Amino acid sequence: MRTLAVALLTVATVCLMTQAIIGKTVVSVHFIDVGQGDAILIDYGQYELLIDGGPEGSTVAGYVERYVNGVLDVVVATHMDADHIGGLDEVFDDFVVQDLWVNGSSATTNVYDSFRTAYVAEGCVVHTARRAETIELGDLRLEILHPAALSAEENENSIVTALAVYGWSFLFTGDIDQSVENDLRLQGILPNADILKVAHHGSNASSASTFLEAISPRISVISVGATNQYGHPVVDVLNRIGCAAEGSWIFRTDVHGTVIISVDDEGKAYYTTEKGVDPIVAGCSSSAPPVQPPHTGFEIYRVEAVAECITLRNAGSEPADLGGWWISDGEGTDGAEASHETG
Ligand SMILES: [Ca+2]
Ligand SMILES: [Ca+2]
Ligand SMILES: [Zn+2]
Repeated sequence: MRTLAVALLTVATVCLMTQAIIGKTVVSVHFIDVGQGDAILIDYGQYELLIDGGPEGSTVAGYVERYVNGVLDVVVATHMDADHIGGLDEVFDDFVVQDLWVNGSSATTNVYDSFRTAYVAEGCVVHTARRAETIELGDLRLEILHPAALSAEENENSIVTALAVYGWSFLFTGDIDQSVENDLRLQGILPNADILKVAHHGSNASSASTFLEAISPRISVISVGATNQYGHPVVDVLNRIGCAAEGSWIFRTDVHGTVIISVDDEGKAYYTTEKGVDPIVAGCSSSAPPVQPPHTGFEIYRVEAVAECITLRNAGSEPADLGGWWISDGEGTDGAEASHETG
């Protein structure tokens, strides 16, 4: 039976005595806060795969740099919209990229031209993703569920991938809409994903109840910009998640910042959020949005993996009692008590 261990990082300065979370982690999936857009890094030791690069000017390349060992093994550009490929030319500038997967579509935009120029100059191996193919990352495999063929609507051409690792499964959906969701469901190829990257930043045109019920996610992650012009994520989508999977967790990059979900070699999963905010508990209600916890005011200030130190600071104006909080590497044996230090 799988457990969801929770690494609570809401403490002041804590140094673990033995192994840090990172020491036992097998795979970390980073939902990078890029504002309105998508960028997801899968870090598997020396292997890395980046799904989308956020909009132009997002600092994805700088973020990813901390995790890339040697070459950046795989880049997946889900579709050719600017909020997904805008930051990728910088990635091609900064890293040696080995393999690129595209959907085979094009766009008449400057952003697309820059992207194409950058990957052609990079000289990486370019693959066109189609259903039933697999993307290899070391000995991990991402199954391509979509597209089977291209359509006229670019969002519907988003590459959809599924990853299973140590008993946990992830579903990455790009910006697919409900017509694609229905197709995946009716094809019978939807995984019972534990972690769902909610399609299209929480747009109402995506995340049909039937799709969410078929998956019944334990964690839904919405990559979305604060005060975006589209009203994403719409309250109805949050409610549909809550009704399909009541009590499940929702992370939003506008609320939580970058969200990291890690799986260790014992099949335990952990989450870390940049802003130290608790997950939102999804509720089923026709009138009220899901309960959202108050911001604790704490944020991760510095992570030193080698020294096994995590420094957090209280960005809020109120002092906070940290009694009862603890931090662990997941074993529960060498966790350190929080020191009472605020300010
Ligand atoms: Ca790495
Ligand atoms: Ca690598
Ligand atoms: Zn998008």
